[in-house]
Amino acid sequence: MSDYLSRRSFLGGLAMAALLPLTPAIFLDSAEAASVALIEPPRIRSSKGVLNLTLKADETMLPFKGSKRWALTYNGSIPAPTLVLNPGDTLNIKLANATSMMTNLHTHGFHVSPSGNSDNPLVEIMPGKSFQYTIKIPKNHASGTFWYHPHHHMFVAKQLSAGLAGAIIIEDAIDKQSEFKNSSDRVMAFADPRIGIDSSVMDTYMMDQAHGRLGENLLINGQLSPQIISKPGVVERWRILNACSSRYLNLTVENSEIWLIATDGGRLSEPIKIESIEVAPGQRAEVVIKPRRIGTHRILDGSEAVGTLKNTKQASQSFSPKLMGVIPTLAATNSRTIKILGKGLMDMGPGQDSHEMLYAFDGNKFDPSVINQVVKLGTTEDWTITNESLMEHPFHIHAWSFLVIDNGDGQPEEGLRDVVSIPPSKSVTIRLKFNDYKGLTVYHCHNLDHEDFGMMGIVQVK
Ligand SMILES: [Cu+2]
Repeated sequence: MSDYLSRRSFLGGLAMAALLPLTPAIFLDSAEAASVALIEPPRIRSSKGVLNLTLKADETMLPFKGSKRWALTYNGSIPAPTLVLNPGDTLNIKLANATSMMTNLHTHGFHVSPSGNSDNPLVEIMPGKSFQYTIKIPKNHASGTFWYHPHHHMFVAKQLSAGLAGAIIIEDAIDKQSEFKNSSDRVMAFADPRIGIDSSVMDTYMMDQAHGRLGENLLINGQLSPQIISKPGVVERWRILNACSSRYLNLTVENSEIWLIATDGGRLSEPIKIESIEVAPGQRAEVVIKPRRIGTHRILDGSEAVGTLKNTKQASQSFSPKLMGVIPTLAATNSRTIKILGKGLMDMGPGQDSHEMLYAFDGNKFDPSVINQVVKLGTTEDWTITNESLMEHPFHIHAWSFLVIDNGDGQPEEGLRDVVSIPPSKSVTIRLKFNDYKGLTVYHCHNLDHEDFGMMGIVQVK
């Protein structure tokens, strides 16, 4: 992934090799010496049912590789503070926009009102202005890992990849059982910002609109190749957030068991042992990592090392938490189909006009004055998203999480999701219960350059 890192590790290895017999341990040691400990974003907790917070979105110079890089931050940190709340709490956020662009705020994955000054993606906050959000989290809200990021159409990919993102944790009684109470509960936000010294890192190129922008480095909590040092004798619980604008993650940890315990919309009914952690843009995965032996184990995205996990003592605790995830049993009373149509560069033959390049739902570019889907409050619907383009697209809808009842290969998937990837030439069916809230909200591609270019629609629940 990083030329700098692999070169540095390689040179470190060479220097050591002159003195020591060549064993793999040399490379582990040099990688370890080069690592910095993973820094967790600060956690801000609700008190007596309320969390009051001011978030200032502003330009910031951050330390990076011994120099500085330009970023957008909430309150000066990447990731932004982690907000910790309980079901039934109220989240009051005053968002102060000190950037030079319009912005707003989305509480991604929350089942809350999409209207007024709640999780309303159509709010516009001008540069220099503030907006007061009040988000009432229902008493029966799932616990899990959610996140917040800007959602102003045409600026989302720029602002998110520049750094505007933070995690939200909803906790409940199950988080207090011993397996979890003793674990290392970490937020790990993966992002691939473009690196530069000014706002030109946000520039959008034609290839970005076609494929989605990619940064040079995959960072964890804003850090390049950090090291996680395990607390002796306890398991690692990682709340993984894919905050990349378009990059899909496929994570593994060497020499370790991986147990999936929660997806986007909350806990599974029981832990599932998995071989790798696949996280589409916008998705979350809560996992428990148990190294099989003591040592320094690389964290890999595909074949690229993006960090290390060091453990000095095996986890002694048995791991058999009761998760009791809520998986609703529903029957759909209505169904509809949404087609992903369009042309990216990949789809076009020679000689075609690149300005035709556009992915869109049902061929319609986003128009804030057009309602694309009307749904009756309280109904359960099956939505089949058919991908007739040549590229994979992560489909996301606000305010309601869903079950994947057909992942494109005729198989259901575990857990509740709010993002599901639609492979090319496949149809994926999701089941949504449109309960509790009337109003307008959006569904869109979470490859955010696609969204900014118009791959979004409005759903009205009434
Ligand atoms: Cu897309």
